[in-house]
Amino acid sequence: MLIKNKQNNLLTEADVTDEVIYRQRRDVIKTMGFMGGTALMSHSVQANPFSFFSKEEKPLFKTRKLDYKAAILDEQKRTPEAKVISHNNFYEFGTKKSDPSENAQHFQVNPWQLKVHGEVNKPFILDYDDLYKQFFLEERIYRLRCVEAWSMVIPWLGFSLAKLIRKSDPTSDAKYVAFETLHDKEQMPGQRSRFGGIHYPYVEGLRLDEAMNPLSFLAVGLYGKTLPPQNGAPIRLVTPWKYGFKSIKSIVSIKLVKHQPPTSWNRLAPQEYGFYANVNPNVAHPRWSQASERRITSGGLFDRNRIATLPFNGYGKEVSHLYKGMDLEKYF
Ligand SMILES: Nc1nc2c(c(=O)[nH]1)N[C@H]1C(S)=C(S)[C@@H](COP(=O)(O)O)O[C@H]1N2
Ligand SMILES: [Mo]
Repeated sequence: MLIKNKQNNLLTEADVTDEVIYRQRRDVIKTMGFMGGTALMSHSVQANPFSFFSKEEKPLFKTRKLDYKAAILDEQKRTPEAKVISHNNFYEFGTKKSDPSENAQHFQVNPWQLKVHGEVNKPFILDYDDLYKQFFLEERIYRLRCVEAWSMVIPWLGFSLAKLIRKSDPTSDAKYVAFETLHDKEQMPGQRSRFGGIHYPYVEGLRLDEAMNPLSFLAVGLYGKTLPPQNGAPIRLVTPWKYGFKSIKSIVSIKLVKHQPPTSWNRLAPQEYGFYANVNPNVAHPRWSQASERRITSGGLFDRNRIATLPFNGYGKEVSHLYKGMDLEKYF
């Protein structure tokens, strides 16, 4: 196991629960002068007229049932829906795991515009209804492995990214795909911070061949319904062999580009988060091991459900050829 930072060898494997890790990760943002949770909350309280009501009285974001074809690619036990929609990372709505589900219920997703453009012969825009109608929806049950060493098994609904890219007819100059989340300070309290941290809008990227891999998925729903806002409504990326931060939420732009695009966590801490971010138990994060993970099932936070992490999150057969000849310790 490769440990890049000696100091953190003081933590034993058992000490490194993902809760500790998540705090360390969030602290990177604090260290950079970000205001953090408290200031964030008071912002959203000011901005949100429903904050004075109890949780039960809040009008909840409405999801609706979707038609789909099941294409189950992973037989493992699914994480309960209640966990999938309440334990989230979506810093635009706050840095605590419970913040997105609490702060995003008023998020407006209709109307929506997703622009597909750049090095393409046929740029196009998908509006809200197109997201569910333009492509045949299928269900994919994928493992999601967060860089903080927790994981879930989620039944997504959506379509392969390759279908959308093919429709745009990329030019021969298209080598990478750049993704961008909605930038809307009115709706996203986390974007109002003027003190550094993540430079919004959140951006991500893939090499074109990674994007064209059949596993790369655009999700518009989960558990048979449209996506709740905390999970990235109305459309988000899912790349199950990469750490969760690659799976960018609430996308408004997909741009085919010539050069490797900047990505949010890499820009914030390049020595900790690479562009590739392939799940790799043999390459530790500088401050914690990636050799194992806590699989979130039906138990609570203290549920002992620690399992070994697999190379490419167990999808090596499907994707390892993409990285043939590359030094995965250098291109982490
Ligand atoms: N725009 C945006 N996308 C994002 C994030 C974020 O903070 N902002 N967090 C990422 C991280 S770190 C993870 S683990 C996954 C979590 O997805 P989930 O909340 O649906 O489980 O979303 C990713 N996509
Ligand atoms: Mo993550």
